[in-house]
Amino acid sequence: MTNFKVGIIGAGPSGLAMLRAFESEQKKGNPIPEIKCYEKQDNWGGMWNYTWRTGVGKYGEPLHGSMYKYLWSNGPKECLEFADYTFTEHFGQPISSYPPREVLFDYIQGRINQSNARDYIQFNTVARWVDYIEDKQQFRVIFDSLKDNRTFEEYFDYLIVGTGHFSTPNFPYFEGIEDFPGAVMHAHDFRGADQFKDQRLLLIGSSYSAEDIGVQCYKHGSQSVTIAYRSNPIGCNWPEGIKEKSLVTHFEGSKACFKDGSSEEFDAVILCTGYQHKFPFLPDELRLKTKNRLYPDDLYKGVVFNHNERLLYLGMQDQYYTFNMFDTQAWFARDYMLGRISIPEKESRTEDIKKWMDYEERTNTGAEHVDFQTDYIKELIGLTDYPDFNVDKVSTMFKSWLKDKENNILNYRDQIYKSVMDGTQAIPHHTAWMDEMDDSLEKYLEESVEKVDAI
Ligand code: FAD
Ligand code: NA7
Repeated sequence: MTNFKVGIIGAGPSGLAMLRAFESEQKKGNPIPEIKCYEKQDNWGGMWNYTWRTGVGKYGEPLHGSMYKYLWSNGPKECLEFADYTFTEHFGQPISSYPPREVLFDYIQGRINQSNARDYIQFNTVARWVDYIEDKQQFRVIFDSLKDNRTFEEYFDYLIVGTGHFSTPNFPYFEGIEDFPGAVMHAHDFRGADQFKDQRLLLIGSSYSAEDIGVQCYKHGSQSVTIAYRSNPIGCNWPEGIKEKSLVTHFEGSKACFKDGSSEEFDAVILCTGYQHKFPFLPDELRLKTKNRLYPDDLYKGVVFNHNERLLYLGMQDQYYTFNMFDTQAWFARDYMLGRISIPEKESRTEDIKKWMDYEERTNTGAEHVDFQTDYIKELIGLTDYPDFNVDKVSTMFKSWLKDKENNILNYRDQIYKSVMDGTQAIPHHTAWMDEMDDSLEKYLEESVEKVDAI
């Protein structure tokens, strides 16, 4: 055991990646520090741990979950695959490239279930406040144990924040919306298309949430879907029944008025206007302040907080890469804490951060964003022993995914890709995504088995 103590806040994919990184070190017979992980929900998996609740959880905490029923992966699984635990290893058979949420949740759990990671995690425990005690060079963290309504504190030499950033809605106001007679909600509270069947739906925002909620509602029988954009339209080949319009200027009763001078009646409005990076447990001087971007300011190598090198953030970037990016960050964080990677003085770190942020500023298209994040991951992989994988091939897959979506937003999930980790070729799902209404793990795997047997 090395003689320092690490605290991890959050047991979503990022927090679990941190636990996995230490586990892989321990398996090599090397000493690891004392680790404690705290999770406010009653299970791990973060966003992938679906909840039917909205608003607050059972202990009255702001609810973390933003995922919904009938959510299928919005990118090829081959792009997020763990380099040290493949889909084939987990499922024992090839599956399609765009599995539903429950299947991905199962995959995440499969890797971590192989270890004693659960023993490190205290569930139903929320981080309330953090102080950095200068003379001790330690963080004092105050937690609430929600189940037994008890407050306690712990001290850590390093603190890892893995609390995600797609949970606290960005909730803008539109004039007159308070008098809109139908349902008004943020994407964070959307739990599935069922309640919007036969309705005329207005979505505000033009990114992943608007695209996916819009297509899901179309699939499950909404009468019409209108997506209002602020800066740029999504720009797919929309089928009849989905359209894009300029931004809403105001509402008059059930009528929305748009910037282009037109107006239209709606039954429901969903604000797909993104999320805030929110850390209510962190004081000003430790708090990451950023919007959703590929390279947040103040994070050296996207991980180490520039104003306190003992505070590390995981998964705070806007994401093309997800699970394997969190891994590369966690491996980097581990080796840094173990003293294998040394970091330069603040001035050089600031320069390095600026270099990456300037690079991000020069990117415009989706393909350029993918290249950016690919370069970032390559740099991190080069610094640790995280299993090397062909990131350029993953980048190519992302670019073809972007094209697939542009060509036909309704069938891009029917496309299949090949794993760069173990060469497994995905198989098509037995039913076209548009016709598949059952997103359960059982149905998904049962059908996959039939498909493999038939080959
Ligand atoms: P999260 O998954 O958000 O986990 C953070 C954890 O921290 C949570 O368990 C939370 O309860 C806990 N926590 C928060 N605050 C505290 C506190 N104060 N104390 C203790 N614990 C705390 N990614 C993909 O790769 N493919 C997809 O198809 C995809 N679809 C998405 C769809 C939606 C609607 C959303 C919102 C996200 C989607 N994502 C997708 C991105 C997703 O966020 C990441 O895959 C991943 O879940 C991020 O992991 P994380 O651990 O960083 O954060
Ligand atoms: P994103 O990707 O951060 O996008 C937020 C969208 O909301 C984006 O189109 C913004 O438009 C729009 N927005 C933000 N504020 C406003 C206002 N005031 N008016 C109109 N439109 C606004 O969030 P998502 O929820 O789509 O995706 C987050 C994650 O969830 C993602 O990783 C998915 O996997 C699921 P802009 O382009 O900035 O003008």
